[in-house]
Amino acid sequence: MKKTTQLKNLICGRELEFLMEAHSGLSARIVEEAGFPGIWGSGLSISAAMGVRDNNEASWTQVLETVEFMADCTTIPILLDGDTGYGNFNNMRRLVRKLCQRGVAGVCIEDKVFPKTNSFLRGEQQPLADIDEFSGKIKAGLDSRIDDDFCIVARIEAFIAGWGLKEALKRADAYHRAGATALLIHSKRNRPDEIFAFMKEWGDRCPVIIVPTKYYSTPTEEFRRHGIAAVIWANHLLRSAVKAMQETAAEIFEQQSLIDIEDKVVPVKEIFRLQNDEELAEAEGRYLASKRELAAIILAAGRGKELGDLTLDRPKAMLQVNGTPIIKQTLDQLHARSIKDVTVVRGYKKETLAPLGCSFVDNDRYDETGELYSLYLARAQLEGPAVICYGDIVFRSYILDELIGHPGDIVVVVDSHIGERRADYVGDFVRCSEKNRKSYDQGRVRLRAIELAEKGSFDEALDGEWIGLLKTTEAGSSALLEAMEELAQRPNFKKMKLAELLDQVLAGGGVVDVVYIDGHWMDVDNYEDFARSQGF
Ligand code: SPV
Ligand code: MG
Repeated sequence: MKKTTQLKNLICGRELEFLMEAHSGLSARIVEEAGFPGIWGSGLSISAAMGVRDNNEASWTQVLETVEFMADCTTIPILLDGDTGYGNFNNMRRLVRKLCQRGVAGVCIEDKVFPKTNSFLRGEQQPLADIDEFSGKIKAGLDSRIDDDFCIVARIEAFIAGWGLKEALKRADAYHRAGATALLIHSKRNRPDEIFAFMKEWGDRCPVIIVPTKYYSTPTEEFRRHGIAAVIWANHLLRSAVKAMQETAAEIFEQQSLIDIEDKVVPVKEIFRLQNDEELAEAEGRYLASKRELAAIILAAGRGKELGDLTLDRPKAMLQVNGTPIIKQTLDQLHARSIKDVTVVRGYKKETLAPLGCSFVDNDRYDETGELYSLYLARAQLEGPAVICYGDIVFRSYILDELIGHPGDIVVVVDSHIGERRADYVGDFVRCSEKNRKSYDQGRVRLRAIELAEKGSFDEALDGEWIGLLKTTEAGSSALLEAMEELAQRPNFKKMKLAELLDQVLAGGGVVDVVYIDGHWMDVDNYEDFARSQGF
């Protein structure tokens, strides 16, 4: 049901109803959770919470903004205390239109003069509005409604200003005839005498609302008996909050510690609950799922025996190519793409990698194990999307960009430039769904098979060589983990190469995409590679 209709039913229904004051989104939410059917947007409380006086010191648009926050976070209707309507009939027209647009269900205006003063301050000196002028303001408000159920409550301040019952009734009659949804009759006495006298004379001509702040000790049953339509508890959330804040501030100031206060205040998680953080967390899961950060794993446990003396004191990943260790070049490329979460699996001469300043996983059995086992040791990094890279390759930076930008779940980089390989070259040769056409309109290429490289297995008909670089999405990482767990059951698991993992994914029906390159990388396996790499 529309909030306007809810408020109208509440005011015009036969039962005595209750509206509770709120002055902010948070307090409005608390009112709704307590079970109240409606909210009183109190002028006193809203201005006090802003630290200004209830004398129209806050502009009407500032009030509008506050009440919009209140409306946004609640489902029950708000009756705004609109003071005098912030001006004449014209200001009232604009106010009503704006309140309708912002989801406020009704406004109460009082028959005083702008700028008003709170009814409990110097009441006798407060001039009342001209009856005809105020009646015109009510009509202007009614004519400006965007929603016919928007309520306009006319508040009579005759008792507050020291006038008697006759004046109050005269005004009630005029405002009722002007079309007000209901009347609010206010009193500053500590007994409800003048309110009940008014009710006896007025009867049930239209709904009457009261604000028993001063005559608070009157039993609620009496209000019911006198035919009151609704009671407004006008300022009690603000007043209770002030008391709690004063006590807490004083205690913390005194103690210079939080130790005694923690159990007297709500936990921070209660604030998060009132802010509905749960909804945001759920929405983040829905809309930000693909935003998980890329992690990287570099496999650098092996020595590189073929490099002889060069790797006596360091693993081959730490050999310098053009003045910088190979692995450092890869790290720099990852960092340049904001991939900060990098784990290096190290083994041989592991202490020499320490200056790299990244995370390490140690494979101390590097001599008897293969790369797959190294990856297995770092599998915690495969919780989300990841880049996996051999520690002994150098490559041009665009290759990493193309790999990361590819939408596939598991993507490998394949060099199609293999024509010059020697017959005894050892590499992970592959067959793909099509050859590298080296053209922009080459569609998606899939990996069909990966040859488990043996010396002399090189064959001209192959489509390329996997360079030891791949990336996964979150789903791709799960698929790799699953394949890895299956292989881990095999007796020769510790000796396996990474290519065997890709083979296992393919065997299980998984899809592996290919990013083709044409050279622009090299690995360093022997003296000759190392010499050539210095010109890379
Ligand atoms: C308010 O809550 O701002 C009111 C009621 O107008 S009273 O303060 O009693 O005037
Ligand atoms: Mg007020």
